[in-house]
Amino acid sequence: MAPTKNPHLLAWIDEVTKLTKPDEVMWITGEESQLEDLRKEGCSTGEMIKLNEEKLPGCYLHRSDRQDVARVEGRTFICSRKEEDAGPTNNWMDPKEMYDLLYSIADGSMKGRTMYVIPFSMGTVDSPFAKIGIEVTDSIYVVLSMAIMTRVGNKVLEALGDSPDYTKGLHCKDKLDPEKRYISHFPEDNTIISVNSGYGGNVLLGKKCLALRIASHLGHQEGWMAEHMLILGIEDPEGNVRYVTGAFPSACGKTNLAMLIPPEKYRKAGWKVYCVGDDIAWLRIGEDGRLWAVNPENGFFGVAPGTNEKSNPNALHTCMRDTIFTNVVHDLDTNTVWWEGLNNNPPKHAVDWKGNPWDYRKYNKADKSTCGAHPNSRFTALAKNCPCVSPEFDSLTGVPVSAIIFGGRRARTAPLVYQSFNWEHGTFVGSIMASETTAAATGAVGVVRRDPMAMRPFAGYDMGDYFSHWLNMGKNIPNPPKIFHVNWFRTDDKGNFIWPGYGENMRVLLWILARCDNKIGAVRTAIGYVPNPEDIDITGLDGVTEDTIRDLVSIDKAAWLEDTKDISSFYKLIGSRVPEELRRQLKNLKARLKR
Ligand code: OXD
Ligand code: MN
Repeated sequence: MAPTKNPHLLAWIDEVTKLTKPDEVMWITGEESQLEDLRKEGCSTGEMIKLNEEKLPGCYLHRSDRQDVARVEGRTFICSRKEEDAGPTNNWMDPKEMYDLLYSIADGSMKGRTMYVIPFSMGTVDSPFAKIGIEVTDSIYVVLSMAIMTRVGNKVLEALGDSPDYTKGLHCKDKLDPEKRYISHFPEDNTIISVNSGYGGNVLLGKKCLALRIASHLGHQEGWMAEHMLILGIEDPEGNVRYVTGAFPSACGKTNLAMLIPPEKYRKAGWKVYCVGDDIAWLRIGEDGRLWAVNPENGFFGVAPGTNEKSNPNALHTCMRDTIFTNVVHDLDTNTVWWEGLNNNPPKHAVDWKGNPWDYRKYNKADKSTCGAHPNSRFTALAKNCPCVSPEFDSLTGVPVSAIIFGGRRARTAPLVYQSFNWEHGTFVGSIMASETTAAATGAVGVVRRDPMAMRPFAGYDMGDYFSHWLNMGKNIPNPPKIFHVNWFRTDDKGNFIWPGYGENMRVLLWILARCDNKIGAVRTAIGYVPNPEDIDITGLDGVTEDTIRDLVSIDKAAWLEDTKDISSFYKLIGSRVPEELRRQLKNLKARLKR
């Protein structure tokens, strides 16, 4: 029996049941015993493998279909009523046409299967900023992943009461046919339909679909922002905590930065870093005139390869329990998992992400086809298991933001760090962000593409309107955060990273905070303020000198001028809705670079 009397919800579930024709309907209550039964069932069908309970308690391995390992931007649609409201950076289809197409795919697609109804909350249930969603799915993997990534169950139904105000999410695995895969959003109907995929980013509908695409549309209407940002807190030795958000494209180190461990020198002095979120921030103007951030998620859907004791020990510890690993290597000797970059001890007796026997001796770093784990293999882990999770993680109102950081993966142009002149210029800096593409989405890897505010795949409406929204928000925040840009990925002539990165990024964060507190000066350049080299603390850093920093913050004006051509083409692609203020910013940048 349905655990709700909400007439809107019951009518919709009835409609979906008649359409998809499952054998059974199960409401997810959030009770551990129900989830445990589903884990057992998932294991009995081979959908999940239970891992070593002593070494990895509560952990499971899942392998996705081989053709279904990443987000599919080419098959992701924003079906607003008017095409121009989706804008040129989104795929669009007329909502009626798309509904017809999706309903024809969903029709009878759950025959012989169970349909699970997952009430979920993005944000702490009872927070005034939380948004409720109902995901209907025929996948146990989705249910169990949603129970990690979001708050699920009856408590959400209680919070919803009889209200019609929830996001409808329908997910049908169907036959996992890549040709019939559609990740579709209907912002004006607060509805998401995802068919023929089982990959997290396409099917955990609370995440990219609701918390970014639908939420960015809602935020535009309601005066707040949904951003592809981590949130971290930095506590100084006196116990003051300041919060910073960071927008980086997918698989560019957000999780690593969000869980950073300060270098020993700072730890000894009493500095601490707390993780509030690693992927999504919802930002609102608080009554005190500052910008406040909540992380709407309940867990981390992190990239496994490259996660290790050096790059992110906190993530490793987080996924030592209650975690679902997807598409990693299965170590048969210990019934544990492994991935490239975890350590130098690949398992000797193992199965790769495709389910085939894997011979570690044939592994060749340069040839991705020899990898045991898929480059976009993932861990889905509970935030509460993270050793550095913020005490404010469940806060109903979030945390106040002192600085916003944009960043990308750029081998050359972008310096280690620079500060924008003001909010309008900061919005411009975000709008011209570019990064090398990664395995998080299907398509070529390593190609530079413009990814404004790291939101190109996630803005649920026109990108030009999104820029205007940023500018308008800035006008309405009495005490706005300062805006910065970082690049950990600058390389030397031989292609080696110059900056050590990881925990050492704390040194850059401290420069950022000192700038927020107006404690230190900086050099005004054509692109913004860069550090005086002596203001980045390099004590104890092997092989990094003041000259290294001078080089890292140097601006190659010719390369930047060349880059402005690409920015102009990108603005042209976005079209007439690019706000006048940003066009003026681009003109001024060009003029400053020519000086
Ligand atoms: C993610 C992504 O999974 O951005 O967070 O693709
Ligand atoms: Mn992301």
